[in-house]
Amino acid sequence: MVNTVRSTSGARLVADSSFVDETTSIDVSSIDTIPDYDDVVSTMSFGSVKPRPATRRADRPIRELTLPGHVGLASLPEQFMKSVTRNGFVFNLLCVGETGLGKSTLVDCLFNTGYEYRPRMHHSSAVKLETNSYDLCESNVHLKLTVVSTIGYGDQINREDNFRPIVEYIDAQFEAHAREESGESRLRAVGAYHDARVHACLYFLCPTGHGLKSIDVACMKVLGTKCNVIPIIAKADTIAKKELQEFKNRILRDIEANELKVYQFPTDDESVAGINALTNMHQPFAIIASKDFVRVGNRSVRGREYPWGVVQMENEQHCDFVKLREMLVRTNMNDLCETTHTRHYSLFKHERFQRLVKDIERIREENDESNDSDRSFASFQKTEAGQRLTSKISKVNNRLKVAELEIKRKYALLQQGQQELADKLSKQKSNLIYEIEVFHTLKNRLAKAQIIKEEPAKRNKLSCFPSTDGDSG
Ligand SMILES: Nc1nc2c(ncn2[C@@H]2O[C@H](COP(=O)(O)OP(=O)(O)OP(=O)(O)O)[C@@H](O)[C@H]2O)c(=O)[nH]1
Ligand SMILES: [Mg+2]
Repeated sequence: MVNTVRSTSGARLVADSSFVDETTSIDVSSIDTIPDYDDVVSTMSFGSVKPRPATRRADRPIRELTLPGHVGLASLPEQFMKSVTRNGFVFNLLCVGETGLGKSTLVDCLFNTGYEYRPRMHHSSAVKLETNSYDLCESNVHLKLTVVSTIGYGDQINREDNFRPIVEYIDAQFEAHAREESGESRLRAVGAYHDARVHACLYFLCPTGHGLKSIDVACMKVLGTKCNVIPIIAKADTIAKKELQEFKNRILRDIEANELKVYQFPTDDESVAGINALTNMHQPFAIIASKDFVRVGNRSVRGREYPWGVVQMENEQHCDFVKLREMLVRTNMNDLCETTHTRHYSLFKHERFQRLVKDIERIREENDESNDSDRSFASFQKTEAGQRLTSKISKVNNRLKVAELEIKRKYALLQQGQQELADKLSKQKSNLIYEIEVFHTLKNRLAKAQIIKEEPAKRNKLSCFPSTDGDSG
């Protein structure tokens, strides 16, 4: 996670979230209990340096010293601001809602992304997720915004498992972060890591006026334990003003009756407690969104034009869009990121750890079982039947050994016979070579002797003829 300033108890430096190591253990068995920030920090290890346990700090309070002169501590917030501004911020928003409820239009209005989205049809056989990332910059502050939207949510006949791909996505991002923290994955080291944990989930409710549908209850139940769920009533311009309040009350009753966890804007920071408490009372927000601008008087405003008038998105009399933007972006974005880390991610890590412990126990049990079978065979060997079996086995073993020796002996004999045959053949071969050589020598000698014999006869034959040069006369 990008460095953050905690907003609840005054400005506080919070290091990069990678400081949390695998041994972090926080009691999050009930998600009602948000662990106290100091408790969380006291259970974390910072590399090899372990922070003091909370009890020790209570016993020995830290001494407060007034510095006699200027040492430069006052510039720490400035340094921190510079660092976080340079690195930029990350915010990941998940939009869950049925097809065509206005998810893309609302995100476009909230962040002015100007994204060209195409409407989806209702034919999707399964729920999928679409991710879009934007680099936003306002007054030199950079925000890497990732918007994840559901595709085909609520479009199947059987919607029982509609929430599963969403939960799998959230868990996958937690898992990736845990792997990065533990050093299993080293993307951060090469600057390629992006913290994609879901910081807020806008859950789009159909403007039926009848309360929550069963798909909403099933999905919000699971999502509430995984991320900060903010339910919103989509297309609120389709509900009359009087009916809207009644609809909100019904939704709140359903949330309570089904024990759904929805995000409450924090009221423990004095600077925002008032506004957050007031806005909490307006939940679930009734939203009207539009990508079009209409003229109202001499102003151009985002809104929807109808034959009977214009609904303005930024008019608080018309809808809660301004309240949502105020709460989500201007006031509580940092708290959403922190809650994700300290509550939901910690819970994920706790469950991951429990799973690991269970796996280790299972492996140990399996190991014990194999040891048990060894032990029970040893005790069987002591019985009469066991002894009979053992003597039979040893007899068979002896017979096998004798047979093995016999085979080895025969093999050695065979090898010896082969060797003798090879020797004999090689002797015969060399004898034959010798005889051939003798034959050739004799043949040559004979040929030479014949030539010598024929030579005088030839010469005599030649001397019988008269000389051609006249000497003979
Ligand atoms: N009446 C009314 N219509 C809206 C509102 N918000 C969006 N729409 C319209 O609803 C239609 C669908 O809007 P989208 O933003 O594409 O909805 P979506 O949920 O992203 O749709 P998919 O991505 O296809 O699931 C568009 O015609 C919008 O103009 C609203 O608040 N009121
Ligand atoms: Mg869309």
